[in-house]
Amino acid sequence: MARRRIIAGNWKMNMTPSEAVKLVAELKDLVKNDDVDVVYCVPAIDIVPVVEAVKGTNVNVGAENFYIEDKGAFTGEISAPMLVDAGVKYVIMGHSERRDIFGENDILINAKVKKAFAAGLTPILCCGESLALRKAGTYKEWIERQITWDLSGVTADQVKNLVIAYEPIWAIGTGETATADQAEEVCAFIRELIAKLYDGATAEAVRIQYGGSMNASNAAELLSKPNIDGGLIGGASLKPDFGKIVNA
Ligand code: 3PY
Repeated sequence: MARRRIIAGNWKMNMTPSEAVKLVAELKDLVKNDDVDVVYCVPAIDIVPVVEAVKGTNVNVGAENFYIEDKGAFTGEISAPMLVDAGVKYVIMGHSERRDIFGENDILINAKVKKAFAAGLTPILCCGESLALRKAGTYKEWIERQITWDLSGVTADQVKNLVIAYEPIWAIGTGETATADQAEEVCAFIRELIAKLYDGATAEAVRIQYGGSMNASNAAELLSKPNIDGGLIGGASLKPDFGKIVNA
């Protein structure tokens, strides 16, 4: 069965609640497409107004982060049940900004994958190599290690519903994009890895996005590749260009 395309915006730490509601209205008609899952992953403070603003549209809302406990003394954190109750469907984890700036490691990311599934959220699990690893030629080993750790104890049925985002760190916020062939090489490698860790049916079902400076001018070529099922979009998700990517 053909995999359904998924285009998700990662708003990062941008958009006040009132700016967020304005952006949703501006993008409403531009992102209409019944053949694509469209997701806005937004800052925690924007979740409630954005869930309200997308009502009646084809857009789902995602979170950019959460903590693995349900409640308690975890100052500053939000939980999976809170996200679900607010109407969130997806949650990003393993983004290089959280790994590098906030020190999140694969043990925590693995716990987040399991917790998200248990709570009924779909994880968007990010992986990707630094420029040094790309230059050293060891990027596939690195990604294999990340994914193997992050999915430890996760079932095949869960992985069939997982979204994996391949985001080379050297292409994040730099304006550099992996070429479509470079992105396809790694996305195909990830699919083979899922076949090795699970089975062929799971590998066929899992959706793999490319992320890292995907924009309106490079999206069509990236999305034409057989193992790239969508995109996780940074800066371009905050502009009308996002509609062009959804419809690329
Ligand atoms: C980017 O495109 O910069 C991203 O980090 C998307 O997650």
